Order: sequence, then C-alpha cells, then structure tokens
Amino acid sequence: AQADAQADAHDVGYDRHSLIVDGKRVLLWSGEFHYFRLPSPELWRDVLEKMKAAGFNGVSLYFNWGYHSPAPGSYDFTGVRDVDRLLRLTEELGLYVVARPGPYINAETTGGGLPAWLKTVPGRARSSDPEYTRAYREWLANIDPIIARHQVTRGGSVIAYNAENEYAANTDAAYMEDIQRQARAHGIDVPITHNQCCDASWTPTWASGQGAVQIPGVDDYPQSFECREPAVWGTWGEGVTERLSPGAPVYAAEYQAGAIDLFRAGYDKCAELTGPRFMKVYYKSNLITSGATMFGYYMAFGGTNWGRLGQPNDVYTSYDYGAPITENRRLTAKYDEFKRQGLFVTSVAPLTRTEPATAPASGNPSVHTEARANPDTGTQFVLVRHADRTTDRDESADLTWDTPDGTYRLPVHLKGRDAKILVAGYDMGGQRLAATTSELLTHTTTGGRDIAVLYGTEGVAGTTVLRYGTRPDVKVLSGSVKASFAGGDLRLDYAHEGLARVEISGVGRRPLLLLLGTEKEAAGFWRSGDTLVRGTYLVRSARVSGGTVAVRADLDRPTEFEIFTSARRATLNGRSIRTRTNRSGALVARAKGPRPVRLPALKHWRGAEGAPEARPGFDDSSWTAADRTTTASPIKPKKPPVLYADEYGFHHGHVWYRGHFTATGDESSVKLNAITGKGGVYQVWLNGRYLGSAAGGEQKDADAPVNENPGPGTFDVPPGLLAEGEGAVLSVLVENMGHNDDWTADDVRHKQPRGLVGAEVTDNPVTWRIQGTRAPDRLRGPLNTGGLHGERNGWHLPGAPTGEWTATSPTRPVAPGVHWYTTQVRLALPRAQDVPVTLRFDRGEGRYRALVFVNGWNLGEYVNGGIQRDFTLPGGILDPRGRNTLTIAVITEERSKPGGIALSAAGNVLRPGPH
Ligand code: IPT
Repeated sequence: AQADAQADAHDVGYDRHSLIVDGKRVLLWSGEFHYFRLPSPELWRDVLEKMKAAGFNGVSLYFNWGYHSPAPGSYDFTGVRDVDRLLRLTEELGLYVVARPGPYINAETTGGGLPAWLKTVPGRARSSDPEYTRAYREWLANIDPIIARHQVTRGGSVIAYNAENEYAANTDAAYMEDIQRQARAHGIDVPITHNQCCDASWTPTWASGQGAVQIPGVDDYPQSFECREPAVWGTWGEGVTERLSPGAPVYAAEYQAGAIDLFRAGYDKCAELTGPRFMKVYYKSNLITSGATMFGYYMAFGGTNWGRLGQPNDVYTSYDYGAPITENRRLTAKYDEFKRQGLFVTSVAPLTRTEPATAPASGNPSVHTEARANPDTGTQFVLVRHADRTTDRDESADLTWDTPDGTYRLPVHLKGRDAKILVAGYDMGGQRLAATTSELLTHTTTGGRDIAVLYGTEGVAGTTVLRYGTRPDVKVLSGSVKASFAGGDLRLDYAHEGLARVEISGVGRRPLLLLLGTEKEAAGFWRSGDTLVRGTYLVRSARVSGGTVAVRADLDRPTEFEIFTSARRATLNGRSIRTRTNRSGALVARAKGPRPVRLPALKHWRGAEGAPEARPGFDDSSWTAADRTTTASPIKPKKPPVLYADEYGFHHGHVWYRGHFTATGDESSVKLNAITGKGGVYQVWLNGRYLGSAAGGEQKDADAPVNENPGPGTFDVPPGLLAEGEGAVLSVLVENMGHNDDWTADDVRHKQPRGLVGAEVTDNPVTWRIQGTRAPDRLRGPLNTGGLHGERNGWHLPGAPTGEWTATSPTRPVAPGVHWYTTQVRLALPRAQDVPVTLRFDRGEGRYRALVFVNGWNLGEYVNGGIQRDFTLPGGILDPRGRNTLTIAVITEERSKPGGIALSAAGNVLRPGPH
C-alpha cells in the first residue's frame, strides 16, 4: 500500500507563471462549490461531473467550521458533512481542489462560518487572542488532517490550501502566521494561498512580511451585486487581477461568476449581470491582461441556504447566485460560455507560461488589442475587444498581425459587447496553426487524426491559416468554406454559420478534421479524454476501451448525436447502441429522451396549532431561567438580565421567552427590543392575548454596527387585561434569521446578540425563562432545528405523532400564531430520470412566513411578499421513488390567508444510472 501511495504521489510546485505538478505546468481553472449548500452527497457527484464537463479542472471548496461544530470540542464529519467523501469524489473525477477551511470563510453563511458557540467565547475572533486561538486550533486540528490526506502530494486532489479569507481589516499577522503553522504541523505541504479582498489596494495582501502566504491571490467582483441593473457594467472596476508576488503565479482567487441578490431583484437578473457577454469581456481580458493562471470562479453552483445556513443581511434561502449551474442543477447559457472558455484554457498548454507581447495593430481605435506570448513556443494569444467595454456598437478592424509564421492582415468583427482570444503560432496536435480569427474551443487527436473545433459569432466571417509544406488535400464536407494555398499557407475563409466541416490531409501529416461553428455549435461539443461528443444535453464521461466508447450522457429530448472517437462501437449509459459512421468519420447514434412526468397535487393535509407557549397556563418550569448578568458579547444590555438566546445555548431558529410578573393593573404598554437579524420578526402575547409583532433588529450598516435600540416594539396593554396583584405572563416568540458575518474582524457584527435584548413592563420586575432547540439533530446538524413548539416535539420529523391532528387545508384563514400542516407525498419518478423538484408558494394575504420541512430537513423559509417563491427540494432528501413527509410551519403576524402550495418539476432529463 505504501508503494502504491508513493506511485500516486506528485510533486506540487510553482513559479511566477503557474502551478507545476511533476514538472508540468497547470492552468488551474476552478469553480467554487459549497458542499454545505447541497445537503445530499449523491448530488455532489452530479454537480462536480457537470463542472468537469464544462472544462473546469478544479474546484474551490470552503470548509465551514460552524456547519461541523455544534459545540466546543464537538465535530461532525458524517453524512451530509462527510468531507472525506467529497474529497474522494474530486480525486476520482480528477478535479484539483483549493481547500479553504478559513477558519473564517464569509460566504454569506451564518456567522461567516464561525460557529455560533463562539459568540460566548471572550476574545476577538480572527485575532491571536488566546481564547479564540484555542477555538480555531481545535477546528484546524479536525479539518486539516482530512485535507492533508487528500493532497496531490499524497495522490489526492488538493493542490493548494487557502488561509483565512479576505483578511484585510483589523488584521493580526501572528494569527495569519499561526494558521499556516498549524496547517504545516497537520501535514499540509501544498502551496498556501490567500484571497485578498477586492483588489490589491486593500492591505495587507499577505504577499510579504509576517503571515505571508506563498501564493497571494485577489478576489474580483467587477460587476458588484446590483442585479437590478444588469446592463450596468464594471461598477466595481476593471476586474483585472493583479500580481501580488514576483515569485508566484497571478491568482484570481475569487472571480465573479454570479452575484448575491442584495437588492432582491431575483437571481435571473444576477445571471444576466454576470452573463455570457460579461464573461467574454471580463474573463478573457483578465486572462490576457493579467496573465493569471489560477482561477476560482465564484460560484460554479450556488445551492441552498437550507436549515438556517444563511447570513441574514445579504441572502435568503436560495443561494442560486445566478451561477452557471442553477440551484436545481440545470445548465445555463453561462454554463455554455464557461465550457467555451474552459475547454480552451485547459487544452492549449502554452497559455500556462506567457509574457506580455506586441499586439497586432487593429487599425481602428475602437477595437482594442492586447497580446501575450509563450516565450518557449512563440504561441501568441491576442485579446480583441472594444476599447470601451460597455459599448453595444458593432465594430470591425483589420489586424496586422506579426506571428511566428509570418505577417497576416486579417479582418475581425465585434458584435455588441464581445471579446475574443485569438491564437497564432501554435503546434496544434500534428498541425501548425499559423493564425485564426475564429476562437479555438479545443483540439484532440483520436482515431489517427487531429480534430479541432473553432468558432465565432454567428454570421461573422472567419479566417484560419494552417501551414503545410506542400498543398494539402482539402475536402469541404459541409458548409461553405473557401480554401486557397500559397507560400505554405493554407487559408480558409468562411462565415460562422451552423457547423462547417473540412477534412485536410496534408502530406506527411496526420489528417485534420476542422469543425468551424457558431458559438452555439461550439457549446454543443463535449470533451472527455480524447473523445468529443456532440448533440446531447450533457456528457459526463466517454471512456474508450477495447474498441468501445462508453458514453455517460444526459438527454433532455430524443437526440441524434455524434461521437468523435477511435472506437468503433459505443455504449450509452451502460447499454450498447446502434451506430453508423458519417462522412466526418464520427459514430452517429440515436437516443430517446425522458418520459414526461407529473407530480402529484398536495392533498390530505392535517394540521395542529403550534403556539401553546402563548397560553398563560403553559408549564414552562422545565425551561432555562434567563437570569445571567454578564455576556461575552461586546454589546451589553442596558439592564440585567442578559436575555440573549446564544447565552443559553439556543443558537438557531426561533426561541420562546416567558416573562412572569405581578401586575399593578396600571400597565399601559410593554416595551420590548429584540434582535433577529435582517428580515426577522418577533411576536408578543400577554396572558394569552396577542399584542402584535415588530420587526427585529439587524446589523444596520457596516460603519455603525452598534445600535443601542435595534428592534424596538411598543405594545399597548388592552384595558382590563391585567389586574392588580395578579400574576401575569408575557410570551415572546423571537426568530433568529442567522448570525451576521465578521467581515470586519472586530466581533461587533458576528457577536451581535439574537433574541430579546431589552424588556420593560412599566417598572415590574420580570422573571424570564427561555426555550429554544431542544435536542440537537445529529443527522441534520445544529442549524436545522429551532425552538418552535413543533420543532421541540419533533413535529417536523417523519413519523411525528400527527394522528390527532385534524384534517384541514394550509390555505384556510388563520389567526396570529404558529400553525403546523403536514401531508404525505408519494413520488414515483422514473429511476433513470433526473427531475429536480421544487415547492412553489402562491402569494397569500397577510403578513406570514412558512418554514418548509421535507422528511425533517428544513429546506427554507417562505416569506409572504418576499422575492422567493420556489424552494428546491434536493433529491436524496426528497425521495423521488417513495413516501415523503412534507411539513410546513406557518407563522402569522396577523390574521392571514396563506396561498396554495404545489410541487413542480424544474427540469427533466434522462441520466446515467448511479456510477
Ligand atoms: C467575497 C467573499 O470572500 C466570499 O466569501 C463571498 O462572501 C463573496 O464575496 C460574495 O458572495 S467578499 C467580496 C465581494 C468583497
């Protein structure tokens, strides 16, 4: 076994150009994926295979401390938290990993990934304070060894280790240094990186001095998060990644590939803001202008803030992010663009080592050109874009291009916002590509010939020049392509329309099949190893062995598809398929599409009332007395006791308070103050009478985070409700929308309390009790379950004692309070089909919200009137071929009539069976 491990072990190094594995340069093209936002390990493979199929050769992974740690000393890496399984998967798929265990990660996760229990630990987080040091060392001692055993240097996938996250405010170099010291002590021997906030104007960059990392990188979000204005570009700048260290590659640690929906425009708008046109202009500019060879596109797949995972200020349940792969794991136009760029950058080796070079003159000041060249091969990469990147104008230019093979004058066209990278002087398989005004998608050698796919804007002319010693045979198999030969140059002129095919057999060279297509045609190609496939919804892999190519593909409709391979036989998803060979020498096969599916209506609801805590006679004697007088929070209460929920170990979801006092009869109002985090509410009952609700406090703005009076609520006491000398009880339900991040590393935000922070019932002394989550849920984790009566009693779980509940409908009008509904849904979706299921809420009447539980898992919160109406129910949690328990807790602030709820299919593809 040891010998095996050694055979698998690789050397990881780097220089100013790129990472180097076993002496071979690597351009790292990775996308960010948050396993904690997809609580279904079976689907991790789906997403990672889709990333790989788009040409990503890496994945950037945050590891979320709080997600694994319900309490000090307690760490869980099982089930949906099994990151060892995740890393094995990346290994199996051949995706490099940049491991980013924080300790702080931000990522719009509750507390920025800091565990909620840290709120009661004195000592500033993200500093070298001894109390915090003890805490984060505990995390690193747990996570680092898992990461370490999956390093490339031990035959695994982890190629780099990122220390901290955008550590730019209130920095403490000793802490930064210690994270790395711990990592090394735990066996991390790959390069250590850092993602510097925003652009290199933020300091420190951790490029030198105490705490410096080996490969400092930059995070770039040039479009900002203003999704309401998707056509406004470059709000946050040029987006060109800067070189921070003379001896390390340029690293675009997080490059914007979507956006959080800060202003509630909807993720489709975020996808538009960061869509294919932006990707072309910014990603290509960044490649050529910066010479970066390490990329982490944030996000490749966003996922879901299930179970209270979200940080409340910036996000809601969906973390779709407008990413190339949607929350429902569907492929988008952005995915197509990622594929066009990803296949290119991972196919053309000379890109891994380039220096700025003289660009061809464009002859048109509106068309900007810029170039890099590989000093060893001479290969040139020319960026062609509008001088003004935001213009929508069409422009043309005649490039005068000095290439290693001669000077060419070639016309280029830009339609609207566009950018191209053109290649010259490239040994492409057995061919010599002198220059082209088409873009290169990829090229391969299979079945004794070279195949290259080039593409361009639909309708626009293209020219490709290849070098041959003598005139080669040129056969135009389809499309209209004009060939001429002079002075060793084979020049092909064509318009990008559909897919043209040209077969060139040069004397003394392997034949070349040149495929010249539109952008859309280019996106129709899949590459796996040396094999190209064209025409299916997705190709996960195509492996050739013993003359057979085994294609694992997804199909969204009946399809005829082509396989460019050396094999003469094919299987599709494990079954032999009939093929014929076409004129292009490809195998052609037909495949059927998915069967249509129907999802059942949600019927036979049963319901129960869920706020007995509001009743005066409710027995709260087993609750925790809320009587503490001190707190580690930098925010102190005006008067004791400290009522903050976290102080009593209730970190997530709702908490109930009951305050007992003896009335004077003169009380006219109750003054409360609660902090919920943005979007939360709290509700108040006095002696069982509903007094109303108020918006909970939140972190206001970054510069003034300490708010003395964050969530005030004054509630009138109805006359006659209280009588002198009689006991009275105030019941308060406070939601916790999640913990703030610690972006500024000053504790003030993430240690902002949750729950009641102040309470006054005239001058009455009040004795308080508090109750939140009762028992931690090992399977679903610390964030899944809050402290509603139903949650404390397992009503959200399958097998809950709902026999006594009454038949009802969740759309009946209801009074203020908490109302539970449950139903069973039997699904019978075809085994070989992937049908992402969502739960849709129709808008209802009234101020209310609803927690969604599927088989016990909290999959989100619908807020009536809010932006999100569709909730992803991931397979693995939802059983597509079995019985499911769907339970909804409706929390009403006023008399409401909730809207209908229905399941719907967000897609339907035929897919390969389990691997
Ligand atoms: C950058 C963070 O590093 C990342 O964790 C995430 O929060 C991302 O932003 C936004 O989704 S911070 C950068 C925008 C300043």
